[in-house]
Amino acid sequence: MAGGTTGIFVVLEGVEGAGKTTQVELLRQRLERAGVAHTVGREPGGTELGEALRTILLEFSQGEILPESELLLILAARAAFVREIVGPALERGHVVVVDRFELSTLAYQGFGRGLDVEELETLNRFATGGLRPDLTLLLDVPVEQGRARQERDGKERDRFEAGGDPFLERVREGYNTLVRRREDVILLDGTLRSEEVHERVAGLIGSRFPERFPETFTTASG
Ligand code: Z5A
Repeated sequence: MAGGTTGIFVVLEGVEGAGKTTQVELLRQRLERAGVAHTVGREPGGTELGEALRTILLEFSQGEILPESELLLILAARAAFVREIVGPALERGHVVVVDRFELSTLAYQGFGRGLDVEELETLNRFATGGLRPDLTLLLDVPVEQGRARQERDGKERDRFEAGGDPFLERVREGYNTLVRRREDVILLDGTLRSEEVHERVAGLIGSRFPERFPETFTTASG
């Protein structure tokens, strides 16, 4: 259990347009229907400071943000998010569901921007105080498919997406390398229909932590 607390900490990961936000919302609705106490959040963000830093990270256009500066802004947001939101919710016994966490840093700042992954793991530990997700679900979709979904929505490219396809391909490759190294990360096919991905997400969580969920949680449509 994360950090010796009683809650469960679940993270959704993947490249842009993989379906993380959709799955966090479907899961939130299902937890609500099942009467399971829960908290949802996103990174970077989730606190006043985090949301302000998110705006800088996604939209800053008055010059370059160096990879090292980008990393430290993300970690500053994470330090607040863990201490103000995630930690207290886990202590209250909540199921905490978060859109992106430390794996994003390894994939984007490590594999994408070229910072040293081992060093990032050390800095991540500093930012989180050692709190780790109980389970991370990686939604895998080809970069061009994620992009096509966003274009369909009319979503403008942010500062990360402006890095272009070679950057995002390195990120996707990085995720797929990390999933082979980490037993707490499970790969899911994000190209399936949203409802099907959701059933798999709920099934995995329900079977991983059976003591925390009523039987109705894992049965079809919760
Ligand atoms: N970042 C970082 O570099 N390092 C870090 O440590 C952290 C973050 C924590 C935050 O963006 C940025 O911060 C991110 C990395 C960086 N880079 N970027 N860009 P974000 O997470 O807020 O933005 P995003 O990844 O671009 O999110 P997104 O566009 O919202 O993608 P998504 O959440 O994965 O997808 P979605 O919103 O659920 O779905 C997108 C569309 O596809 C929407 O129309 C859905 O209805 C549709 N969709 C969803 N699922 C499906 C399926 N299964 N089939 C068909 N269509 C679907």
